[in-house]
Formats: sequence, C-alpha cells, structure tokens
Amino acid sequence: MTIPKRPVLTGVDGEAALFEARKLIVRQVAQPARRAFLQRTLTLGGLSLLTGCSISDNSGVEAALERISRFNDRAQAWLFDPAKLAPTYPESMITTPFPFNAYYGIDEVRVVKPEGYKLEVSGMVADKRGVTLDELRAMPQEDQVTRHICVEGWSAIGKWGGVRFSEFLRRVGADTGAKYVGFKCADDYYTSIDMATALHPQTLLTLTYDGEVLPPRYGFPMKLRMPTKLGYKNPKHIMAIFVTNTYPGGYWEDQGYNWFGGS
Ligand SMILES: Nc1nc2c(c(=O)[nH]1)N[C@H]1C(S)=C(S)[C@@H](COP(=O)(O)O)O[C@H]1N2
Ligand SMILES: [Mo]
Repeated sequence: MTIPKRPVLTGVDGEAALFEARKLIVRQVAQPARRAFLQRTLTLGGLSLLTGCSISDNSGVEAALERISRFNDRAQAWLFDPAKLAPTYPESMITTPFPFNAYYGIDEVRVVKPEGYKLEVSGMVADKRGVTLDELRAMPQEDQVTRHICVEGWSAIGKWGGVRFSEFLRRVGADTGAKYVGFKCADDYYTSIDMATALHPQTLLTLTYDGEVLPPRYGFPMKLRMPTKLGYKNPKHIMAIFVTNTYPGGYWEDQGYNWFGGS
C-alpha cells in the first residue's frame, strides 16, 4: 500500500495564499488567544489540510475558509441546547456605569423619536401590520440580569426588561420553521440569528435598561438581548424585523466575524 502524497504547493502562490489565510483567521476567530495561536502555527501544509485544496490560488482558499466558517456555524447551531440557560446574576452585581459600544463613538448615538415609531415586521409572518411601542409595552414583560460579552475584550452585567421574543414571534404569527430572523437598525447596523436562539426563553425584545426606558445609547426604542450570544449579535435601535430562509448576514458578520456568535 502506498501512502497518498500530499498536494504539491507552489512557492510564490502558496506564500500569498498563506498571507491571505492568516488575514482571514484574524477576522474569523474572535478569541485573541486562539487567533494568535492559529496565526503563529498555520503552515502551508496545515492550510492545505484545513481547506482540502492544493494552495494555488487565493480565491480558492478564501472560498474554502468561507465554507469552513459556514460549517462552524452549523456545528455551533447543532451544539446549541435550546433548554440550557445562560447564568443570571443578583442586581448587586450590575456593572455601573454599563459600557456603551457601537461601530461609532458615543457622540454619534442615534436618537430615534418615539412619536410615530412603528416596528416593521415582514417576511414569513402572518401579521405584517407592524407593531407600535404601546402594543409592545402592553405585552407581558420580564426582567433579566445577565452578562453581556463583547469580542473587543470586555464584559459587563446589566438588567434589561421586555417581551420574550418567542412570545413576540407567536403574536405576529411567525413561521418558526424558518431558518433566520433578521434585524435592521436605525444606524447602518444589521444582524440575524438562528430560529433556535430566537425562541430561547432568555431571548428578550427589551424596552428598558435597569428599570428605565431604554436610553438612546443602549438602543432606544429596543434592543434584542440574548445572553446566549456575543454582544455584536444583540441589535440596538431595531427598526425592522424579518423572518426568512435566506441567509441575511450582519454588519460585523459580513466582515468576517463568526455568524453564530455564541457566548
Ligand atoms: N444598532 C447597533 N446595534 C449594536 C451595535 C451597533 O453598532 N449598532 N454594536 C453591537 C456591539 S459590538 C455591542 S458590544 C453592543 C453594545 O451594547 P451597549 O452599548 O448596550 O453596551 O451593541 C451591539 N449592537
Ligand atoms: Mo461588541
């Protein structure tokens, strides 16, 4: 029996492919330690093993890494336990002041006017009339004290209150057999989540922070709060929600952050 030979890697293209792959790893892998490790240890042999292709062109490598990332999303979705709860904390542990974060500075926070605001609801839902803030406030509310984890290397405990997202989806007659729920925000931000996370009991469409109407910096009029997901998956200033089977991506996700984004 002969051992099959590894594909031959051509020098110049290989180096370029490796350079591209290392750059992609920086964007794909959130945790700094893992990222640093992968960047240091990724060799041409490792890259061809990882991507399963002979390293001759960069777009091939890029496409292969993209496939790995999508595979990784599916694996994370498969590992996600819809009944497992994220930790909750006593109110005495709330971080004060709670940090603000966005892709812009605090002086550019979007101020959405409550007058005339109506949440747009579209896609695979029975009721596309949209939902007003008063209607949302009239739905059953609950509070939760959980830890928000940002990939930029900070985490903080906060208290959010609002409507269980599963209840919201039920009320608008969402097809919960659909794959994704997408969000469009008042800034240029957008993101999307898997249906299992949308239906998770701790996923809340929040209208308050620490018992007060959500202030602009924390996402007025509403933030989708998911303690099972990293910070960038939690959209603030939500203007539109849609249910779909077409992969919607996200602001950071389209720049290489992991789409599943579990915490
Ligand atoms: N609309 C909108 N939502 C957003 C963001 C943003 O820039 N715009 N940033 C995300 C990121 S990366 C984080 S960490 C949290 C920060 O929320 P906070 O300001 O309440 O701490 O909001 C998320 N949701
Ligand atoms: Mo973040």
